[in-house]
Amino acid sequence: MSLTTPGTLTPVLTDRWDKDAPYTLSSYRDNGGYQAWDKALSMSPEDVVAQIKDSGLRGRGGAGFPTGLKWSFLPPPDGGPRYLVVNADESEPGTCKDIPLMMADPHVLIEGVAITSYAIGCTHAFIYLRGEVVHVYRRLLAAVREAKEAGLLGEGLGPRGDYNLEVTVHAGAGAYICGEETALLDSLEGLRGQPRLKPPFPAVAGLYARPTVVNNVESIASVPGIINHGNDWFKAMGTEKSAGHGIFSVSGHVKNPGQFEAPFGITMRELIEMCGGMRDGHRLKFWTPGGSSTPIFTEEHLDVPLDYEAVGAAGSMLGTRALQVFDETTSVVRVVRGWTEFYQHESCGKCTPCREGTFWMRQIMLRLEAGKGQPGDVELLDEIAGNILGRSFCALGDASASPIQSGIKYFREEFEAGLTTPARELFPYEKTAVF
Ligand code: L3W
Ligand code: SF4
Repeated sequence: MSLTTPGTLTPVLTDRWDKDAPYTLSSYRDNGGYQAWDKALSMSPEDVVAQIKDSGLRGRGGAGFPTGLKWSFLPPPDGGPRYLVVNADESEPGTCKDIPLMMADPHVLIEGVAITSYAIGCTHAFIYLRGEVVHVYRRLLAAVREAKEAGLLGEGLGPRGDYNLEVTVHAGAGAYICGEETALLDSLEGLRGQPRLKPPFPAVAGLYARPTVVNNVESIASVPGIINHGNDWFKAMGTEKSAGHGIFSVSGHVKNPGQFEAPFGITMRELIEMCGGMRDGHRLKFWTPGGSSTPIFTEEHLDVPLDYEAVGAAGSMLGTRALQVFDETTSVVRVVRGWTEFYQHESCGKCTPCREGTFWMRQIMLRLEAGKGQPGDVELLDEIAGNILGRSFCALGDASASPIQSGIKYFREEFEAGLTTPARELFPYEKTAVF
């Protein structure tokens, strides 16, 4: 099968996952690991930045911002420190790509960290991880130690022995908001994790107010492949503006959920086929293209190419490629209520529309789910969501409004039914359960 045709898998980052102990340095090296690091050290830092910029790699954390462009925003060196911070705080509902990647293949991330740090002139890089995933924390610590003992990190690196790199793995305390890059930086500095006003962007004033690149795990892990195989190889996958391969996490009412690495531009119809189809006897009702933070899609969107542009044009966002699939047994009201509770719980409370709005949306959603909605509730819910959207301090506020507004758009009758009928009567739990 071709590596580049949409509809086929492109095992690049997932290629080593089924090898024997793929997380060890010896296995990684046996499969070509750390060759890109050697190659990068023979290039000038500027050339590495230029190559990643030209490759078309876009941030894999949700926003799709061009990675090389972000690196090039750092001001010229002034003798002070500059940092790389890897955002490994994966917590977007439905997203399950960075954690399996770090468990199976931590060295590809560490190699990417080394190359990126060298490119941007950083000598101390941080990997900020969700505190709950202790197994991933231990795996990363072990991999960093192995790389250091092998002389791949530490002091006296490069052909001239004049490059030093320390890598710190930091476990956060487990808050969704700490996936927002500036809240993450505050948390890393030991403060309460709350978003900072932007600008200045982290590229100008980030960790300890120094120039900082914040990139997602999958973005950084994609760097060694690009350095090894070149930009033509990378651009041959995906679409013109969304180049390369990406890990799509498919969950929910499909036969075989999991991670599928494919070129950008693959469709949901093709991914569901790769999952073996919907569970027997059921049909698709709705799905999320990029986690619960992105407006939901329905059957009519099955053939939308999963790239940033096409998903945006169809009214949603590709986000983290967290494809959650729900069949006709599912109550939209129940699912949206669950997401709304999540956002209300995770709201950091800094700004009023999100802090108060998520509370009131949750109250109304609970009423509707219980079949105790009041006349005008659906309109009120839509209005509160509309007032949060675009008026919040960070993307979490917008995210909380997305499932509500899109849920009402596509399934208004189910929300209206919540004025008289409990969701459990219309959609009994036992029929919804996957397991
Ligand atoms: C320098 C400029 N840098 C932008 C940088 C900026 C950041 C990146 C993207 O949200 C999305 C969100 C969630 N000079 C710059 C500049 N930058 N202009 O580019 O920035 P932005 O503001 O577009 O996005 P963001 O705040 O990073 C991320 C969506 O992802 N999402 C959530 C994901 C959740 C996780 C998680 O749980 N860990 O990843 C899912 O869809 O809604 O839209 O680096 O500094 N002029
Ligand atoms: Fe905090 Fe929500 Fe405001 Fe973001 S939108 S700063 S999470 S209160």
